Amino acid sequence: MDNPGKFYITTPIYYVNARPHIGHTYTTVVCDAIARRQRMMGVDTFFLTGTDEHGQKIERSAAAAGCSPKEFVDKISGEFRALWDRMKITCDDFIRTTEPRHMRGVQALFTRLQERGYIYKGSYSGQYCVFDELYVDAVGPGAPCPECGRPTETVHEENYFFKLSAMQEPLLRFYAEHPDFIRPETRRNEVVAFVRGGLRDLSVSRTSFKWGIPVPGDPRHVIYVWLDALANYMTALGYGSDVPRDQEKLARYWPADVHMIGKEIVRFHCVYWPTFLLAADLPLPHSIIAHGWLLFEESKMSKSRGNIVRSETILDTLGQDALRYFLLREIVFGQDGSFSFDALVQRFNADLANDLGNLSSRTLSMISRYFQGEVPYPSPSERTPADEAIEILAQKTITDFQAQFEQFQFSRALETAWGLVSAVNKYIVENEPWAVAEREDSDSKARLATILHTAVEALRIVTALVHPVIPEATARIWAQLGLGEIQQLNLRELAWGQIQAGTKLGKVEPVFPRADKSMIERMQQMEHERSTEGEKKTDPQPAGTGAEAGQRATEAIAGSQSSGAPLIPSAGMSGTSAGPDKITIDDFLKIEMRVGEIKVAEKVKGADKLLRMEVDIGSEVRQVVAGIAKAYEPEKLVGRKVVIVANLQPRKLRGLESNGMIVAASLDDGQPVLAGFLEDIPVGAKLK
Ligand code: ME8
Repeated sequence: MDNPGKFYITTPIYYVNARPHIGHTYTTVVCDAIARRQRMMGVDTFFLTGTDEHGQKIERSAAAAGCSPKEFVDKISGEFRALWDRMKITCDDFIRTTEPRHMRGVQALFTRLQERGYIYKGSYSGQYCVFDELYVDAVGPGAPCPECGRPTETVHEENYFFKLSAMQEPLLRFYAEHPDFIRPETRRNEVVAFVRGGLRDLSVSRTSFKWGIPVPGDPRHVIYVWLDALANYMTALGYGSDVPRDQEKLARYWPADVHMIGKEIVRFHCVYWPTFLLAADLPLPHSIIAHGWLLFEESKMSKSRGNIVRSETILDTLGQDALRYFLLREIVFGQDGSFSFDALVQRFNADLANDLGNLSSRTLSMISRYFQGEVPYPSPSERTPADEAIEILAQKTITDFQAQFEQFQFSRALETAWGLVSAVNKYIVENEPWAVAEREDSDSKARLATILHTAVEALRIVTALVHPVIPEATARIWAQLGLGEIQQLNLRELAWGQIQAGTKLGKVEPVFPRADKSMIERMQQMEHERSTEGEKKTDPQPAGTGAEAGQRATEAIAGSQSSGAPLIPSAGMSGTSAGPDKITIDDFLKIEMRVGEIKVAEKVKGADKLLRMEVDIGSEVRQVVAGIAKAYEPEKLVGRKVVIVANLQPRKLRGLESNGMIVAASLDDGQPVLAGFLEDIPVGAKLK
């Protein structure tokens, strides 16, 4: 039975193939703000985050980094955890899918699905996208993944299957009965259309790699990484454990109230997860909320695109409140939104340093100066329509802010709160308390008290409302207001007129020091240093391939022409002088790149990174030795078309002649990814 008095919220568990960036911070901060607000409303709240540590993608990343999967996942998971600790994220638990409590729970869920007749053994032959860990309905080797566009890999395996096809009707019925299950509406419509299009049974085990949770009783198979990962939302509470304390926790918090996710993982959460639960006869979560993407330099911020910004850069400069406020205020929740250092600094200065910072410091310092640091008594006889207007606006702000926040309209809610901040700042300017203070008569004294009482009460209300979003600064303002610990406040009871006259203020200090323009450059510089340092750290393994192993692939090619220049020449460059850091089109044309097909691939004895391959390049079959053994299994490479630099001087590696180089991208974590083509292309074709 659902416990109506509680609130359980989750973030996705993040992959540990890359370090955290502000895209991950975005989801985590949104959930943290929601969880903090729920707790301030007196609700029994549980907030879960964690890391997703199994699967082929992680296994390959670890191999590329030259360490064991366990060492690799411990390190990156630790970085996520350390970041959330530093940001004082108030998660109640941090689950790792490599923990025994999780592995046990996933096996229990698998067994339950088997016992209920929803899992059977069959064989899968088709395409798989390792990046998305997704089975794809595409045809032909290398066919592009419909989600990310990367070439898929062909998989022929004996697998366990989940009867997803049997779940189509129950799932559609569930959606119809629970209109708020998927939000926003656009996502819901997409999902419903997808399910109406028909569901095929889902392969839920793999045999071709080891880094996963073994299928109970058949350890040749590991459980499909998404079945493993999704179960975290229950295993973290104790699903699969027979300890009474765990069972109580599960009963207390499950089903989840909100699974917060980015829009790219809607299908897994809105189709697979509810069907697993329906099949297992377990309660389904109340809602899945999909937000948009944080864009940087106009595309989705992601490690594989290399366009990330790390939270640490902002924490080291402007602090966590600046980042939190920016993410919730600037990005319209549900839509994609851009991040830029300029916009961050602008928001910080305008809204925090100027508007809220000024309201706080001028109100509190005037109370210190004119009333010896005690909140003054307002005088009913000195009350004007302007004071009344602030009171009415403050009450409306409380109602509107709460409703908007509840509807996940964070940006609008903050706009509402800042409407009150601006109105009070304007009220102060128009009522000139500093001029009133010059006058000695008792009416003026009473008027001054009324103005400052009105201002300080409005400040208290804004501070309380926005505390879940900017916890540090508001806790300091609260202490300066002389109100003690802000966490003690019950937000449900927040109303105008609660500040007690006579309250002694704390030490008044500015809360938001203004950021000057040089801050932008500083942050950009820090980010640049972090990313180059990150590359050095996460690239212990040579990512280049072939004879040039040890260099990044693209650099290796350019390097053969004695230049570190980019490969793409600009139009009209031919024949012109290209300058010291550019090559001419003629230089570029000296590199002979051809399409080759791998005919033979095998490990090189005594060299765990090297593969020996025989590659057909149309005119001949070449022997190539490449440093890709940790990322690619030799038997899977046979038949694959690759790009080969055909006119490199041969060189010897481990006594074997390597006659050419295979082109690969090198991801920031050091993993090589072979270049390929989406279209079928004849062997020997020349690239130019
Ligand atoms: O998908 N903008 O993990 P992941 C906004 N392990 N949010 C972003 C973002 C961006 N540019 N980049 C990342 C996985 N995120 C799976 C989840 S859950 C059972 C398994 C956030 O490391 C956003 O929440 O790729 C997105 O859904 C999530 O990080 C993806 O994290």
